[in-house]
Amino acid sequence: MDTKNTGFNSKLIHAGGIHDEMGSAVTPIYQTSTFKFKNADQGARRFAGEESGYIYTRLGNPTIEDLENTLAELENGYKAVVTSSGMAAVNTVYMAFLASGDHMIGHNAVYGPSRGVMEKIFPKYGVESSFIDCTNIENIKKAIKPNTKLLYLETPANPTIGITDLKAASKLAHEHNILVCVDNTFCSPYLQKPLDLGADIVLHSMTKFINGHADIVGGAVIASTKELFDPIAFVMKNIGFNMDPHQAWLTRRGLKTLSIRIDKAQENAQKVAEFLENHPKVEWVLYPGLKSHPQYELAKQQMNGPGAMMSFEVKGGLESGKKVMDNVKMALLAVSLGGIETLIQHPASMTHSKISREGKLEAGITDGLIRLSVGIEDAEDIIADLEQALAIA
Ligand code: LCS
Repeated sequence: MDTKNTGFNSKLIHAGGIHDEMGSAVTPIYQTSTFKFKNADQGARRFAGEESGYIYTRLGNPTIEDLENTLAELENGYKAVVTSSGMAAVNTVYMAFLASGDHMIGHNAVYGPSRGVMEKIFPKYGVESSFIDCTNIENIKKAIKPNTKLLYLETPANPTIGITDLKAASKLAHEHNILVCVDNTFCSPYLQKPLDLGADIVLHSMTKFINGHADIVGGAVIASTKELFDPIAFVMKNIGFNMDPHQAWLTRRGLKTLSIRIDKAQENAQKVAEFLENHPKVEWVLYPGLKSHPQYELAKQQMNGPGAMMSFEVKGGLESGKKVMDNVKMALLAVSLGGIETLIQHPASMTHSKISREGKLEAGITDGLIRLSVGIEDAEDIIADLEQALAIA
């Protein structure tokens, strides 16, 4: 059915279209690398773009397209490509829009490797970058150079939960002809729609909330216009950042329950954040659903909910924090986030360990910061688990 005018939940279930002549309720896994042509002319027409239809899975596949169409609709975008990982999505955007002599501005507390590839690989190709605190729009203004082509934001940011004003940042960037890309991984389109707020491109690590079951690695890039989509699709197809059909099928399945998973995780997260904020051994908690979050009001305006990600510090710093991480029994001490299980990790020595010490401190990734991705278990059990671990710390 056409889901263009349906609500978000109906899109989650029915968008994308079912590519099957047998009447199956879901799009099957077209686990094939290539597609037969009826004759040589048809093959030539498909390559020339004169006839729609499939050619080769890196260039397009029904199972993959089902997921791409769904994501484009959920983010209110023009079209989407899905990729083998979130990092493939990040690199697709960098490669599509940055060339030798260009400059990009990124938020200083993005996911470690999103900054790492820009600082370690892209200088080889003549691209320069400034990673700054984009939660203050004045900083972005100051960092703009005549050759700035891309503003790369992540909000809430990993792992500092800093929130950037997407409307204000997009307006400023567009006044200088700068493209705005937002990593929407922490929210998913259920909680935030960056394109509606003025951004040009949205990307995701679908490894997280979109798939939601900690069983695949994947990414996506959604563009607001054809003009922006074409170079994105070109990079994905020709660099070979494509997703596998089985991976796409699992992701499409996980996506169906996005809203009910996030509703539950978020309800739990609010309770966990309040528990931590009131705990005598906890120094501070950063969660957009707490009034103590410095951008609490902004979060309420641009997000449909505070999400399930938070960071906190145990009194006594890293040594006490390690005791909590080593003694949780239900939460998994593991990187990644946005799955149905509660995960705890230490960004300074794990996800963000490759960023220089000065870079980490400037971005607020202190040694004591612990990141928590709250799952959909019972809130009472998550809290009891943290409580007994904090008792040991
Ligand atoms: N963007 C964000 C915000 C992320 O958190 C991650 C991965 C990526 C992009 C890259 O996606 P991937 O290639 O892993 O699918 N974040 C991770 C994290 O915080 N812990 O482990 C991975």
